[in-house]
Amino acid sequence: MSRLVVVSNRVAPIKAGKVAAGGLAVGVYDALRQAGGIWFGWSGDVSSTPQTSTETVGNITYVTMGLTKQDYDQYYRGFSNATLWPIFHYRIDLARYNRQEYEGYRRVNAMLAEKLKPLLKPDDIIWIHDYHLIPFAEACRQLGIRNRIGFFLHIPFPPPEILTVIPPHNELLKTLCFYDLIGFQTETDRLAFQDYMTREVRGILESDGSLTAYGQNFRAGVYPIGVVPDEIQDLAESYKGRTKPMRRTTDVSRKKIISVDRLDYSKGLVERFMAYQAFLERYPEHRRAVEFIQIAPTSRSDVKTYQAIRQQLESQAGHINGWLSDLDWTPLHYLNKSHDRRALMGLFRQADIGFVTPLRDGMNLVAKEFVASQDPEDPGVLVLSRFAGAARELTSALIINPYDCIGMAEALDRAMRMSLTERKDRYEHMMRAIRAADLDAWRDNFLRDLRAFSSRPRAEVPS
Ligand code: ADQ
Repeated sequence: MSRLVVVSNRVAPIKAGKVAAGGLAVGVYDALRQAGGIWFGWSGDVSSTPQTSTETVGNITYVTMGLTKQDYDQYYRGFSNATLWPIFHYRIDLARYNRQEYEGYRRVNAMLAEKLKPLLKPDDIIWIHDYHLIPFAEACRQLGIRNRIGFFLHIPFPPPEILTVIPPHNELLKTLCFYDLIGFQTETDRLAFQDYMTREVRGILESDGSLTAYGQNFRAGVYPIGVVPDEIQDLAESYKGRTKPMRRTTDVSRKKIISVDRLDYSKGLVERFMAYQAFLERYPEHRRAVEFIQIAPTSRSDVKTYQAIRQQLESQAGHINGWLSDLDWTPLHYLNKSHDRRALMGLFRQADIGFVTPLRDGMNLVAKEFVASQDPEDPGVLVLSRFAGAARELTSALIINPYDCIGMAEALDRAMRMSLTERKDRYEHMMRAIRAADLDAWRDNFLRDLRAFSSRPRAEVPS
């Protein structure tokens, strides 16, 4: 089997031979362990003299490099997170465009491709992850790299009307055509991409399903990312013995609503807090019978829009608790701390309602993790935004529209009252979907399709 080379913005930290984070990191790590290869990306360090570090553990070599302050500002904080992230999440209002930042983004992609080149063998297959690295394949092709290269977009792909707000959208999208395979989370995302390619740049949808645009032929497919349900079950169950800390701060006789997100405007936290407040206003009978635990560690806190949302949430949380708290009841527990995976899965299992309400989300693994953590004999209820990729598969969740405050409050009320039979029916249906599209399926299907390509003939490499 040919080696696998994974390139992602960050390389997951390895502790005692195991990756520390969940989701993407675990999926990628397992693929690398099977095939052997390289995991290549930014180390997270910013300095005036960036260093490259190489560490081999078993059959995986981790190659990470630092960035200069200018690279970080332009590539990461600027174009990736202040232009692409908001626009790909349909938030034109929060996006900015700065030409230097875009140039920095292209420059860092070219620099990374150059550093990767000497490490490659001719039959390696290369798997690039996410919006930070859209132009990576084009940069590779310009260096004469002819390996198979695939790209997976973890976030949504917006409709052309939104995408074209990015001034160099044409140039940016042209770089995507140098991949052999482009993977999306949902059919909606794939169709939006196809729409751009066929309507905006007059590409051709070929009879074999591939696309031809800008003189390149490539494929686009749907590969919904999943979880490892058995591992989550084990983690959630094994946390049982350690429920005390949660019980001391919260009352076990009360029902618990739980939400876990990175603190990001795409996750709909402001709307969620408003819905919880509306729920307590409209259904006073649930007061004192419920507690809402929101875990949301800060992320990208040096990007302005993230500072603003943090302030707003603090004010909303203060308002809800100031209005209703009693000496023996706190309606909202708002925690900015990160939690380890076992604790999170354990908390999911103890909760009665998972409240997952992004305004737009590529997939949202928390929704799948919440379901997979439940006790099959007494499962909790998932309330899920229709705008999470996960809503395509978890159709037995209580599906809500996060822009409908009262609708969300009604869904919480319904979840509070749902019978055990209905909860079990919905849970079993969702578990079937989660097992059918688990993390192994995501990785294996993508890599199978990418391996099916052959290396590019010399003529297809741009000069
Ligand atoms: P994220 O936006 O980070 O990921 P999500 O898929 O929900 O969103 O979470 C990724 C992982 O981080 C999950 O395993 C979750 O448990 C963990 N996590 C989230 N909040 C946490 C917290 N407060 N403390 C500890 N761990 C936490 C991006 C896209 C998503 C897509 C994923 C994977 O934005 O749409 O589902 O990539 O493709």
